[in-house]
Amino acid sequence: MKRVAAVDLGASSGRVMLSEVGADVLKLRELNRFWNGPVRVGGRLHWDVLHLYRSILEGLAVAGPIDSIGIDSWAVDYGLLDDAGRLLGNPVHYRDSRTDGVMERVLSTIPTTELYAVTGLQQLPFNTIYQLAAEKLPADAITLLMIPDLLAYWLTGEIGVERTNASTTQLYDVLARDWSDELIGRAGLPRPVFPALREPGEVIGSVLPDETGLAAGTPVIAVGSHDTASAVVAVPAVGERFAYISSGTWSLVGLELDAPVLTDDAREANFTNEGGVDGRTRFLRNVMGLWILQECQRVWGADLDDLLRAGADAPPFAVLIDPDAPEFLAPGNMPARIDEQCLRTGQEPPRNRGSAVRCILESLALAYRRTLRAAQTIADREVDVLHVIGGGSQNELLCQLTADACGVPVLAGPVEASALGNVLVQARALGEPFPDLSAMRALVRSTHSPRRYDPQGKPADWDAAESRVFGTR
Ligand code: ADP
Ligand code: LRH
Repeated sequence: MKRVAAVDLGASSGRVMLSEVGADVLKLRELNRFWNGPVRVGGRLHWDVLHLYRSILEGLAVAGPIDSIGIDSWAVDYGLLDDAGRLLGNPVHYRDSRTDGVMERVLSTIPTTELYAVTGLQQLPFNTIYQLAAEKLPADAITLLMIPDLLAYWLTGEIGVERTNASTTQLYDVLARDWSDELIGRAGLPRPVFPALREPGEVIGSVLPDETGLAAGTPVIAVGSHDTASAVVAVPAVGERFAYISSGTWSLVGLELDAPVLTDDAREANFTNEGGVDGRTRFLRNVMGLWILQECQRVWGADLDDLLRAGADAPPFAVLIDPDAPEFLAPGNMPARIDEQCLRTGQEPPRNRGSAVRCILESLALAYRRTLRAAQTIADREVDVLHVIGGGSQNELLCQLTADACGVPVLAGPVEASALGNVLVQARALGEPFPDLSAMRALVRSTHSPRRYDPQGKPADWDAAESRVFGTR
């Protein structure tokens, strides 16, 4: 058995977890949990990366003796280092408006068909390629590190970029499984800025005791450093006829495949082929997710449990929105934006908070249904079950609505899927007996039994709701 620490940074909170893990043991204990989110400074949205780093050190400091550390975080964002290894500026948050209009500008020089053929990535305005095109690269920038790689660099002094997170940059060749020299060149970026890639399971280096105040020699191991890649490792699925929703700030809805799907249909439906652990493909779409609810909660200053109770009591199918509409991406007055979309689409805005919450959750369930159906058709893979993992798997109303809308049983949990996936990849690298993903998933199943929601209600209600929001199929 091993004792390992998993650092898992989501867009709304970060945590340091301690795990005891072995052939039939997978225990998780929280050492530190801390706020994460956008901080506006000088008209720009940033991450508070030093707060994150300090909170990680605080968590690791109380871990006791551990065999290793692994780090995962949200994707696409990065820090730049100069030739002395100093961070140039505070990393910018992917929801910052500096990328407004940039995707369109880049696509006028690199056609979307060519970009998709190489990267297989969903077009999102904040993909790393567009963030880098939004500003001139500082002349003294010599190294780009994704967020988990930056934190690992501060812990160990070692430079490199982990592959699952590199796969979200839109500068990565999904078939060659390496940086795309061609796209990096066409984007006008210097190739040497992009460090060599690491595989999940590789030892990055040892903790620097003088820099960190932590015990010397503890290895830092690369995991699926994209949080969604780690979460998918911990889906407690049997076989391959399953879909998943990694449900947190975002809802990542899709399938696990052996190879990318780069067809016209996949591109037109805006599906992504992100890199998974053990060379798998995460074929999925970003649905706007609980971000919309989080922002309403912030604006209202309301308690989540109260809001979800009010949402459960509100009348069904009163108001529906398209949660993926671009106006919901940036932080701001989300209740007002919901009202505006309703008025624009000829609906009366939600009458009260309960009705607004119901609107958000039913609209998310509808978006899941559309995405799940498209994924199955495009990838030619039918599923029998939908696993919902992450913080959103605790939302009973949303889980039930998801089962109803999608017409398949939902298995909810684990809540801390990303941390568990992070732990399992470290444990395997340390020699614990998990030969493949199915062995890891069997352990998650036996230690974190999911909660089942069977579809209820009338499928015709969801058909009608779908044509209200998206027109007839
Ligand atoms: P991220 O990794 O993006 O930061 P998490 O996986 O931590 O996100 O999930 C955060 C979301 O989980 C919140 O937006 C919230 O809606 C949901 N959530 C957290 N706790 C609960 C709970 N007790 N009941 C219902 N939903 C919850
Ligand atoms: C979820 C996530 C998602 C990315 C987004 C930027 O935390 O990593 O997979 O698309 O953040």
